[in-house]
Amino acid sequence: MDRIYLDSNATTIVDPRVKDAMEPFFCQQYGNPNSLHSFGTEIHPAMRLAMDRLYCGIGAGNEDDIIITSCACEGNNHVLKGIYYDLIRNGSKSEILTTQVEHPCLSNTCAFLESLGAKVTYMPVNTDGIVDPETLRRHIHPDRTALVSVMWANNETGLIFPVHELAEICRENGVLFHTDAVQAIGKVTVDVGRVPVDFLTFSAHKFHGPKGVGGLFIRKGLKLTPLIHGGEQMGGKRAGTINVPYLVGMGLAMEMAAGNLAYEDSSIRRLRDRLEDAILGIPGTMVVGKRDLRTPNTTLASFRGIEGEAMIWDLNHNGVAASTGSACASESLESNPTFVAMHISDELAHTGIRFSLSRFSTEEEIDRAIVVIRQSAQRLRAISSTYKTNK
Ligand code: C6P
Repeated sequence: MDRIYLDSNATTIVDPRVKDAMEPFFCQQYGNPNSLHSFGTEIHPAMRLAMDRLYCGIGAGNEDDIIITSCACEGNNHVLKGIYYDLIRNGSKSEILTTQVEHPCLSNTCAFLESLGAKVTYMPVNTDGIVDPETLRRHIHPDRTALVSVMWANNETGLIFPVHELAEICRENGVLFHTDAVQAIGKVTVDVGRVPVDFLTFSAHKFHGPKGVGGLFIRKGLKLTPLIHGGEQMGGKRAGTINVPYLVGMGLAMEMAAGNLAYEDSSIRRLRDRLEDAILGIPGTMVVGKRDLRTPNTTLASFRGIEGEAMIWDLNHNGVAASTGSACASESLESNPTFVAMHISDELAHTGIRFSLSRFSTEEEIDRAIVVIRQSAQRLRAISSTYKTNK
């Protein structure tokens, strides 16, 4: 029986059409784009097409920049360290404002910058698990805030942040705004032509492109000190030979992700809701976050009395792949910061399982997964001392 993959917020299957588009750029069109010879006549047109697809996919204008990175961690590091170097280190501003629920690549970089002397304020989330625009208004100080960084959608809960309003507040105050849109691309509309963000990060492997390539949008007229110095690739903004096949794949994956939003919002949402309703039909379960505030593919569920790790193991053993939360945090035994910020009790925090679908998920898979989840909950509760005593 085929395995059922419900961990698409960690990474997605590469769309076979993306793989095919990348193929010629490994062994046939393999010249270096900066020193082309006869083994690369199709490279520049393919790179231009890929870049056009990225610009179009996020609504960027001709004069905006999209820097090709190795991943979203790099994009987020680039923005934070660039802002530190350009605005904080020289004393023009002193503070970065972010949230208590960002991905570790954002929060750990902030912690590093704090060790260099930057002030970082981690804004709390409200009872819905998102940052209220009013909270930003209370925290923002144009004279000292160098950057506000708030994710577009959370990787663990799927909760969508009011990025449009937050970006407007930053604009009004003359403060730069960055958003980590890794979990938003391909799930909700991301349009920098409409939403006044200054910097935006994305990563191809979250929308059926390859791992190891991503992008950083920089609004026209803005400059950031590079994270990687070296040659003049990307106009000197990010040195290193461009990974041509991966760029080509990411471009096509972005075009397909942007063109697939209606399907995501109807069919994937319907499948996710079917899965979620079935989970909520099991006694002693709950789901984190209101449905209409979440990306259409994500459910973070809790099964009372069952350790998340035990359930992941059992599900995996029975052919269903899910996770206890962020793949990057899953090996840490400390309380998950997202759950702590949302005031989710320790007991619930240890029983959380993240199910995340993609456009490759099918109804047949969801129905099979529901059977496996029900059986797993029954099996594990039969041997759970906490479930028996708290019933
Ligand atoms: N989240 C998850 O299981 P990279 O791997 O660098 O391209 O992406 C990092 C990243 C940054 N921001 C957000 C919001 C993310 O979700 C991720 C990756 C995975 O949730 C792996 S930890």
